[in-house]
Amino acid sequence: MTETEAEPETAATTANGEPRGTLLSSVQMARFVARGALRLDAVVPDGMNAEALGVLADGMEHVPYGTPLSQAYREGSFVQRLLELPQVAGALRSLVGPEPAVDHHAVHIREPHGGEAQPLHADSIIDVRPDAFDVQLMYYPQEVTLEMGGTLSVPGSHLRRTNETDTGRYQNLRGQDRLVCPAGTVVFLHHGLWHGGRRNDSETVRYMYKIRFAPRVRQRLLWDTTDLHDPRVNSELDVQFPWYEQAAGRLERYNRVLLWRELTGDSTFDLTHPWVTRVTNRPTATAPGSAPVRSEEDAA
Ligand SMILES: O=C(O)CCC(=O)C(=O)O
Ligand SMILES: [Fe+2]
Repeated sequence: MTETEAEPETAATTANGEPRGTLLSSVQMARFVARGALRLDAVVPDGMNAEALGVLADGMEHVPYGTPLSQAYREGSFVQRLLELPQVAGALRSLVGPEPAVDHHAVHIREPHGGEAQPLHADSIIDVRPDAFDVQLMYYPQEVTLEMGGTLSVPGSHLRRTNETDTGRYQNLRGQDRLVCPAGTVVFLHHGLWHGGRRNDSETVRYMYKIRFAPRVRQRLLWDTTDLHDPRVNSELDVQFPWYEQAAGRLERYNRVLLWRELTGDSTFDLTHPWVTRVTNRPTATAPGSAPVRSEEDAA
């Protein structure tokens, strides 16, 4: 290669040779597809976490729906620096690709000894996309103890079709996750995951900053795919959760196969042959000797 030639684009760099952050592996992506969440513990440095408490308490400027990420936050602003941290940038890029759109952002405050637990909910009532997803980044600048009202979520609930707070009647599902985490933790949620802020029983205000991102490119093979055929991909995708019913639990795993097919472009992928293969059978060949199908144009 001569010196004037552009660098080839690789999983780890852009065409300009710029790092894309630490991309997720296929095993991590499969884990996200199965669980509906990815947690990165203490990835934000202490100095930024201290700064965040002031920034979040002051409130955030409005970002109009659909603003491309590079236009959403001012150069050098806290949020821009947060999103440039290698693990945060790499995870975001792996999940929704470069330059996603900001749907909305919000600071979520749980006051000391204040309020009630939120009912279990997904953040959207009408978003039942089976083949694409938005992510919600949730950033916790403080250590969150069990008493502080960390976000509760239900692993593996994101692909089940329910309507927003209709899940609120469910309490204490087996396998639910009550977030307890070190300062500087970032969690990415699939938009369909059932979750809710818990009551804050502590003396401390609990801050969480959320940004919902929508992809602006097809969500296909955006992560580091070197380990695409690692057997742990299948075992992650096949995981069972203790709250699943016998039959509907199989449906969850079936739905993950559909999503994995979309994310990889592998239309033959299946977990248990012939689950998805059977259901996607739509032969186009006509039987020998059968009458040709008359189109509406022919009939006119
Ligand atoms: O405060 C939290 O932990 C979650 C907040 C939330 O999910 C919401 O307000 O929609
Ligand atoms: Fe929510």
